[in-house]
Amino acid sequence: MTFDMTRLLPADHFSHALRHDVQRGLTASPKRLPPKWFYDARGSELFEQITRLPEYYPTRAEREILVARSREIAGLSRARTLVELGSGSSEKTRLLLDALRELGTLETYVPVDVSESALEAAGRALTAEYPGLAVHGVLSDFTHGLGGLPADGRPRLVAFLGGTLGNLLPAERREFLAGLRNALAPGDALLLGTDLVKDPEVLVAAYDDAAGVTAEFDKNVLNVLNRELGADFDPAMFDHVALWDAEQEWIEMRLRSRRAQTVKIPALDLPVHFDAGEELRTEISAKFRRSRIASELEAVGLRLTEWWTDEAGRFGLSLARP
Ligand code: AVJ
Repeated sequence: MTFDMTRLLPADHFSHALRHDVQRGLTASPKRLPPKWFYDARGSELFEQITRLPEYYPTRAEREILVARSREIAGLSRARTLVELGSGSSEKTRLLLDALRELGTLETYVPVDVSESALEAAGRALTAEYPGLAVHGVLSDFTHGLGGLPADGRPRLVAFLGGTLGNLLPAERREFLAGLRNALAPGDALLLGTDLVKDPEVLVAAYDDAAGVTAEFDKNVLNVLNRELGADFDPAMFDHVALWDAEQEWIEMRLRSRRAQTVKIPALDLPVHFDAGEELRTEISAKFRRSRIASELEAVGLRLTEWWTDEAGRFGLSLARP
């Protein structure tokens, strides 16, 4: 039917936010960058490649759950509106869209993503594939502007899939979930996908694949800084590192400087020195247990009503209600 896109944030939001995050993160010790800056057009494409790697099981495990449970989820939610936070290619979403359409309740799909290219491509494809479905893309960081999501079309099912919640630090996660809780009305539901704690070897391999795609994805953030801020990072001067933090129960991705070097970031008038072997944290990807999900949801006033995993118990899908 129709596809349109809303920019929830001011036009210069992303360039301001990038400058702010880079200034803060690269002058901090240890150095860090938020993972959302991976996802320019190239980064989004690399992530799609990651989802097809033999070592990267989360996408397939979550898909297995959705294949088995989409009808049940549709029946429980009876959603008129499906909102998807961090929609990316909207690939797995088709399972939910199909089930909701079959049930006959679905009117509107609202994909929310930071990647304009991914949003455009998915929005256009879905509009063509699902005649009668209104698609309202929202270009936004999912941690912002949940209040700006459509308030009509209830009941709404808000899907946050792929394990992206794990990219937030615990304090950010709590704030995000509280904001989400606030945006939900009685009758709405949250569908949350979370990767689960498992053998560290399996986890590390998923973030350090043999073909080197994740390494390229990790280094892509340097290309983003070069293009957007005029920086002169040489990605070949950094090694990709993935490690399991057993205490925090999260995977960390880092870029390790191969030698002492000073990088210029003209847009910030900032020279950034790296010692030989110094690491820059580019992502955390927290892994969960059912009990922790239930308690973190409960802490913000959300009730875990259903819990599903794939056969192998690698990935969890939760349905929660305000
Ligand atoms: C898209 C955030 C779920 O954390 O597993 C994949 C991103 N990083 N490989 C994840 C990612 C490295 C992914 N999420």
